[in-house]
Amino acid sequence: MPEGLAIGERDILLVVDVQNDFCPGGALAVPRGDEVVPVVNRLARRFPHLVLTQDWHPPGHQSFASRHRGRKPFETIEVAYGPQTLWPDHCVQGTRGAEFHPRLEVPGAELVIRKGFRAGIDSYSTFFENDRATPTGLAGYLRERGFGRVFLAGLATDFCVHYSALDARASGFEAVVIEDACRGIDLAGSLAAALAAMVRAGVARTTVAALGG
Ligand code: VGL
Ligand code: ZN
Repeated sequence: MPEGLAIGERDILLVVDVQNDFCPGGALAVPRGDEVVPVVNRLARRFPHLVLTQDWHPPGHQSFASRHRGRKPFETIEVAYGPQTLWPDHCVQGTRGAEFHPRLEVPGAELVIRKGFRAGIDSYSTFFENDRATPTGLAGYLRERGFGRVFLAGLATDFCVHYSALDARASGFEAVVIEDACRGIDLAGSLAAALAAMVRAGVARTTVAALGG
């Protein structure tokens, strides 16, 4: 393993949105999204500290196409804070779709950050909502606990993983995406664009094998 990637006490694994609705059979299924489950379970045993994120929308959330007359999922509209992709209703608070995948085994997770719970703002990033101004509190939590580097795994590579990695950098943390522990949605080239944007932002890329997992 490259020396710089040795996992230590300043590192945290951020497990992004490994929820039923993002897995095959779910409302916003990421192709092969469930494949990350055993990978994350293995990785989780290698990290001393872990945080989970959970997409957690109220019914009728602004990001749902069903809220907008004449609109279909995966179209983009303009809202107060800029462009917003519209999604099928997904990860509604308290529903089975919003629960973590039943085979996800991360008993050592120390925090669950819920996001997207404000009816009028979506939140891809685990640090800031899509208005780029409303913080989730994660940066403060990580800083207070002395973490310096955020490793990312989960769903989806090109949305919540991508924006969380960029905001980790913007918030002063190192960020490392574990590429084979993520799966993407890939809308109109969004996966390649996300990987390029992460590299430009100084996000490092690694694999499970390189971490000895
Ligand atoms: C996500 C779209 C909508 C994600 C969440 O977890 O990547 N994508 N809500
Ligand atoms: Zn969502």
